[in-house]
Amino acid sequence: MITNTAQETELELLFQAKIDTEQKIEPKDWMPDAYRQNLIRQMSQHAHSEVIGMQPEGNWITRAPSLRRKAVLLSKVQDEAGHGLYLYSATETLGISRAEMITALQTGTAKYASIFNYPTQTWGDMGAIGWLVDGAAICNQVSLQRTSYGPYARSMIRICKEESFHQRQGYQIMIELAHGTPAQKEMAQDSLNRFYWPSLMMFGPHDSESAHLARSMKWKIKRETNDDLRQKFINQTVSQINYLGLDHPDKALQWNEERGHYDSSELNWDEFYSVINGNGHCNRQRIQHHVKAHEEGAWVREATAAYNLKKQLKLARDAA
Ligand code: FAQ
Repeated sequence: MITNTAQETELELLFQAKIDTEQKIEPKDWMPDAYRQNLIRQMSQHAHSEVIGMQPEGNWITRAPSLRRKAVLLSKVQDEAGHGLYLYSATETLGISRAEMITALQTGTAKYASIFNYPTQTWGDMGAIGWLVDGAAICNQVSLQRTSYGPYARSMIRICKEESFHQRQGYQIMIELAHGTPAQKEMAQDSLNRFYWPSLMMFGPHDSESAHLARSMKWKIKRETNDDLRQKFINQTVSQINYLGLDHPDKALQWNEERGHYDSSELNWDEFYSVINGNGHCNRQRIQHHVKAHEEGAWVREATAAYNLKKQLKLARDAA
């Protein structure tokens, strides 16, 4: 007689074999509950990051220095909303509702990227966010295009295309400021100094401290480790800073011939954990703003639900 446990073991072996041979896992496929839960955690946090990430830049839409800059920033922020929507939809295929995800965000059960708890103080911060924050996001998301869960991988392909444009527009703001008046150059340097370190923290804790890394790599949810992706980003940013003619914020940065990488300073992990545990500059403000916007949008959700019900009723009556 085959027991439940033996059947589960066989299912798990078949599941892992599928992953090992680079086949995608689709919503209707069998998957271990821990795989499903880990994906819900990472994907919903990713979606929340896109949506909460609209706030720091949204803060500057009314103060953009020209009509063109305003239009570009507005469209970038709208793109982030779209990314949140693709990701929420992809996460819903795992059996969790949008409402449950929003509750988890608003009650602090689910996280969002630490970077969005830093304030945006100057126009230069719009440049630094596009260049560094979107740049770090792309670095990670390019590898997530090959993640094992089909809907997540497919959403990443489209998101990466848009993030590349975001990165370019941010870097272009930095080029103009860095090659502008001394005051503009100073603004660019200040934004770089403030956003460089939190951007490196976007990749998460060191591999040795990462709670989910081992299983996520085995299941190919993650394709590269936190430290490897961070190193890639550090390396690629050096020539970008040089081109801008700005000073690198990391005074200890040094090329290591043997490793073929730059060695860099240790990050302030106390700050990282403080921010992800709710004590950054803007954590409370970000969630309060989200709650307010969500409550103000209740009538839209109610109207949509009522419209859908009416449509279903008509379809049912027509079919009867
Ligand atoms: N911030 O075991 P690990 C964007 C948490 S998109 C906050 O290493 P994991 C676009 C982690 O959740 C940016 N929390 O975790 C944009 C876990 O806590 P938990 C978002 C963090 O998941 C641009 C704990 O620490 N991108 O910016 C952070 O294996 C401009 C232990 O860590 C993604 O979400 C952090 N930085 O690796 C929008 C990409 N790091 O869940 C607007 C997808 C770690 O147990 C404007 N996500 N934690 O409570 C990932 O690749 C992974 O989730 C990592 C973390 C790499 C972020």
